[in-house]
This record gives sequence, structure tokens and C-alpha cells, in this order.
Amino acid sequence: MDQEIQDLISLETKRQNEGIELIASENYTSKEIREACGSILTNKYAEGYPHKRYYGGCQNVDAIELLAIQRVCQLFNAKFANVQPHSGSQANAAAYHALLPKGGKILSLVLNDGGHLTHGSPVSFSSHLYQFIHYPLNSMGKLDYDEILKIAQQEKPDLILAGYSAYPYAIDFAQFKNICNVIGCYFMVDMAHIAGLVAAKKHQNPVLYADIVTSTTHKTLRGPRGGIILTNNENLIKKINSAVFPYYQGGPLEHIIAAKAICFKEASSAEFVKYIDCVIKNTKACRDELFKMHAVVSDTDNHLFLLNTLDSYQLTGLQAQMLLEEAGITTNKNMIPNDTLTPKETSGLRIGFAAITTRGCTQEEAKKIAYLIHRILSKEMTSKEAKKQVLALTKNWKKIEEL
Ligand code: DSN
Repeated sequence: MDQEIQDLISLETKRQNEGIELIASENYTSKEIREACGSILTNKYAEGYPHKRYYGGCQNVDAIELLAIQRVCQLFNAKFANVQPHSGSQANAAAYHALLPKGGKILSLVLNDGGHLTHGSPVSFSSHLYQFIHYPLNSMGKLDYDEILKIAQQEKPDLILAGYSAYPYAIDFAQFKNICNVIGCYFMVDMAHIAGLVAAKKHQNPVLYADIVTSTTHKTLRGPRGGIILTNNENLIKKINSAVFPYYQGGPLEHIIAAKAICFKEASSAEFVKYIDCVIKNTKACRDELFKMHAVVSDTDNHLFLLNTLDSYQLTGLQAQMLLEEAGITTNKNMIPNDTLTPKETSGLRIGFAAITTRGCTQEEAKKIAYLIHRILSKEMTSKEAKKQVLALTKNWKKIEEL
């Protein structure tokens, strides 16, 4: 009965099927997960928690939510979980509220070096409710734990935050925990990007070290769009639960919680471990191929790397993103460490292989993707004029179409 929306969904289906998706935070969910998202569970109000709801008729959604909690705890080796956050931002807001009074001091990564908006950006609630100070990456674009300790000793934060949106290397949560022990502060990890790697045991598990771990479920974890909060502390889970509902949210999305439960089941399979293994290998294969072609790239230990488009191709990240999109390759512009341009332009791209690996991409194909990226961004494909004004690139369209 709604042809307009049907047509737009069909167009998006075509875009998702025909494009090469390299946005590091996206993925393709299974049919089962999508069916749960579109199920009749969306009809049910269930404010509260299993067996403590404000509505009748909750016996089935109670069982679903309890199953989701049990599965996510098992997957990440956590004692307690809240599966209700509608997003990663909501999860972070609730975690801060559970740990700190208003005005509490949080030490997080410099946002331009790969932090998230909720890690203290002036345009996010976080910087208005809490006092943020930041640690930088070193000149190699890596975490410097001695420097973080030094800053923590000077600033004496109430909480240190790890976990990032554009950091291509492994994070040593044990070192962070040691720093927090020296300072006597809380430790929180936002593992949204690497949750799939943690689930597959291809990255150190932050749940073993942090007071609270937050995550989204839709990135490398390959679940529905949403958030979760994990802890091993019985006192903290009570505070987390009341921070999620009733402080920040109303009725939980039980259809999404059912889809999260399916995601946790999928992520505990041997097939998922193989998938994550391929994601890491494909990311490295693409990165190494670009490096061989003299592009300026970060290295990678995980599902993403950064391409410095300004030094490699004299293109801003925005221009590079638009050029690639002309050829059906979707990426996102991203600040690179010590970037001199604004977040609206940036000097680079963030490139990730979680989504395209779900489509069956192999290392050989990842290398071909590197070649395509290189060709499209290289001088031979884009005139000087087009570099200044990407929208004027139609004269190169034919070449890109051929590619
Ligand atoms: N917006 C997400 C990303 O793209 O990394 C972070 O939540």
C-alpha cells in the first residue's frame, strides 16, 4: 500500500547488492536477524526488565530478553548484561551515568585521532554533562601507554575510556587497567568496532579488565542496529539498568532484542570465527596492496585501515569518497592522526572489510579492490580540475564506469 517506500527500499536493496561496501562500521545481517527485526514483537510494550515490567502480557518477551542476556554473557564471558540500549550512544550515556556524577572527569582519546562523538565531542551530550580531557596518539598513530599514564597522573580522571571508531591496531586493555589501578579510577571500554573480533577471540577481551564495556551490535558483530552494556560488577549492573530505563529510555525494542539474541547465537559459531579471520586477512591484503602501489596507509591489526588520500593522491577525504562512490565503492572520509583539514573535508578515508567479507570477498578480491581504489583515485583517472571540483568529474565518468 505504500509504493513510494517500497520503491526506495528496492533501490537501496539494489545499491547494497551492486556496490562494494567498505564502510568499516557497516555489515550485512542474516535473513533470520532481519525477520526478527520485522516481526510482530514490535507491537509489544515492555518497559522495565524481565519479570519486573510495567505491562501485562510480557511472558514471551521476558523469555526472549533473558535468552539475549544469557547468550551475550556467555559470548563475552560477562556476568551481567543490559541488552536494551537503542544504540551505542545510548549505551555510552547510560554507562557514564552509572559510573559518574554530573561533571565527572573522563580521559578519552583525542576525537580527531579516532574517538567517537560520545567520547567528549562539543556537539554531543557527553561534553555537556561531563568534563572531558584527552590523550593523543603518538607520531606513528598508535596508543602510547606511558604518555596516557603521565596525563592520567596529572589530570586524575574519575574514568579512563578506551575503544575507538577509526583505530586500526590492537588495544592493550591490560595496560589500560594497570593505569586505572595506579590512578584509582574506573575503566570503561566502548568496543563497538571490534566486538566481532572479541567474540571470535581474535582480540583481547575488554570484559576481563573494564568496569563497564559498551558496544553496538551492528558492526563487526553483524547483528541488528542497537547497543549493549556488559559488566562483572553486581552493584554496577543495578545502576546501569536504572540508567537505561527509566533514566534515558522508555520501552525496549523487543523485536531488536530478539534479533540481538540471534546475532549472539550466530557469533558463537565456528563459521563466525572463520568469517572474522577472513575479515582480518582481507583488510590486511587490501592495505598491503595499496602500500605496494605507494599509497600512504596505516598498518592494520583488525577490520579497518586509514588511507591518507591527501599525501597519496592529492585528494581530500571528501573528494576521494565522492570519486569512489561514482564507481560504486562506498567508503567514508575520516580524520587521520594529526590531520590539518576539518572533519567535513579530512585528509583520508577509513576503509573496512567487515561488510564485503560477508558477501564472500576473498584475499584475491581484496587485492583487486585495492587496485580499483588506486586507479580511481590516481591522476590518470581524475583531471586536475576534477580534483578541485569533484562534481565536475562527469568527463571521467566513462572511464570509471569501465573500471
Ligand atoms: N558512527 C560509527 C562509525 O561509523 O564508526 C560509530 O558509532
